[in-house]
Amino acid sequence: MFCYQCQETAGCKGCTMSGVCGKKPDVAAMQDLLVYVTKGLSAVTTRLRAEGKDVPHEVNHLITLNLFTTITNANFDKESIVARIHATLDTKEKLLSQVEHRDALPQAAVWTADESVFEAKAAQVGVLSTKDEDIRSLRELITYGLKGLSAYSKHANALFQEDTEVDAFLQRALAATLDDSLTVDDLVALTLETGKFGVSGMALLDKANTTAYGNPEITKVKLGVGKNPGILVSGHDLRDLEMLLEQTQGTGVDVYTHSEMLPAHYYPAFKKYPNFVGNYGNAWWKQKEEFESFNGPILMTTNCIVPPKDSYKDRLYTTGAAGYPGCKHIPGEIGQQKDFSALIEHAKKCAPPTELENGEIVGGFAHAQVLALADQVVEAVKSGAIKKFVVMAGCDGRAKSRDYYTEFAKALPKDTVILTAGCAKYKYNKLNLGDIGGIPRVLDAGQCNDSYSLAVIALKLKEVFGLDDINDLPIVYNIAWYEQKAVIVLLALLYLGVKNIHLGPTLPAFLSPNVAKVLVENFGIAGIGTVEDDLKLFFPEA
Ligand code: FSO
Ligand code: SF4
Repeated sequence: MFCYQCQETAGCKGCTMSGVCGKKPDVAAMQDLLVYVTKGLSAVTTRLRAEGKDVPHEVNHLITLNLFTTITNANFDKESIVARIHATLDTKEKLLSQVEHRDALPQAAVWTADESVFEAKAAQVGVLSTKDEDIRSLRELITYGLKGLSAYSKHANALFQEDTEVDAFLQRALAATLDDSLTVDDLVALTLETGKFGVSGMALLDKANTTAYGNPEITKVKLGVGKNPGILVSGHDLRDLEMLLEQTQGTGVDVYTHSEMLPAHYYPAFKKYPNFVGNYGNAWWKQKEEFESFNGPILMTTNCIVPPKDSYKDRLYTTGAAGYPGCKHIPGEIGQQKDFSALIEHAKKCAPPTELENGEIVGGFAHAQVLALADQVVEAVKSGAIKKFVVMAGCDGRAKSRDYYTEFAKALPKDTVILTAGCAKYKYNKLNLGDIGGIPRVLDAGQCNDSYSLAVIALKLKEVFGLDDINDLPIVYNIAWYEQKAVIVLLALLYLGVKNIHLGPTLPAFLSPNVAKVLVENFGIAGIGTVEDDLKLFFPEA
């Protein structure tokens, strides 16, 4: 196996024996093959569009769910990945019969075989099958961005929002990673275009979430537990959460969020459920201890699954793109009602959660809420009460080096405000960093995709302050990344013209020295140093 798609990749180079995430070589191989056949299908759909034919929504959904399935920590279940390869090949066969100019198609588009050769084929089509390291780097950078974009598209689709332009681009770009005639310059341009559609994809999801559930608003989220048994929901899919909340009404079972589901509490629509108690625990990587002490069933709606301990494996359920061998999967396609009764019955037999902590945290600072406070914020900037905003969005992870972010947040000058989104917040959201004239010093916009909100806020401030360049705002960027959704967020920020983003705790292993150089020279991308040095860098005036 060879995988280097996430920040925790072995030795900052690549996982070759087994994944640091727990992915085994046989699963890695089937994921490689799933990506390959999905690229092949995308070449077919792109050709069909070029010939003026329509591509059904179901095919778009198949492609996005395939890519989502291969995101770090989403799906460890070989059987379900193999089933997706079969479904993709079947769909491709049907569509191929409609293509007029088959000779224009790459090999991946016409390849088909039975399962006995899957393994052998997988060994030929992985990351290392592209020999030139710069081309490989750009192909993977684009593919990882598209994986992130797929996840966001899937959540929007689940709320009946479609953007066929995003799907068409996603498939065109995916197919382009098979095209040997494209140069480094072509692929750099395609990388930026990926960022452009990243903005569209996040805007679509923002529209989907806020249309269905209202605009996030300032909310205090409880950290303690109640006396009822509970179900813990993790991941990002708000539609799954909604169905679960509906089905748990009157059952005596409470619902708690974990990790990336925390921001669900900020939406007005979810406040009406009396059994939606609060948030339990911290970021995804703490789940081994926290799932154990939760005592009740856990629903993983997306990544990030840590291979479960036997002590709670029977309480772990997956749905959507998520999967783990031996854990029950709750079926249901986009638009279908899911049946969570198994979890509810399971919960009734479990003890209530063991309390980990008490108190509350405040969040809900997505664009509409921050813009509603715009006068107050602008006044604080003009008066000098707020000197700088520090975007510390992104991801949390296991690496000890991520303690940097806690120390950095603690050491920030008191006249700075942290803008955050994604699970990176767990490094500092319980530090009680105080407020500036009533504005909390940590403003949490929501999930990783709500980084879109941070961009909307920045663009609005640029307008209010009458600036020509987003980089003239008193905003600096110190972003933590982990998996492929963070890649699309990064590409989206680059497309919006944001410069000098610091990315840590390490730069992606999939950036070749030359591709890294392009990002450094054109966008001022940099890594992180020590807290002390970085503070001097970000606040030279202090
Ligand atoms: Fe991932 Fe990062 Fe969203 Fe986290 S991009 S790791 S679980 O911030 O949040 O899915
Ligand atoms: Fe390694 Fe990350 Fe790939 Fe898992 S997802 S195999 S940890 S690079």
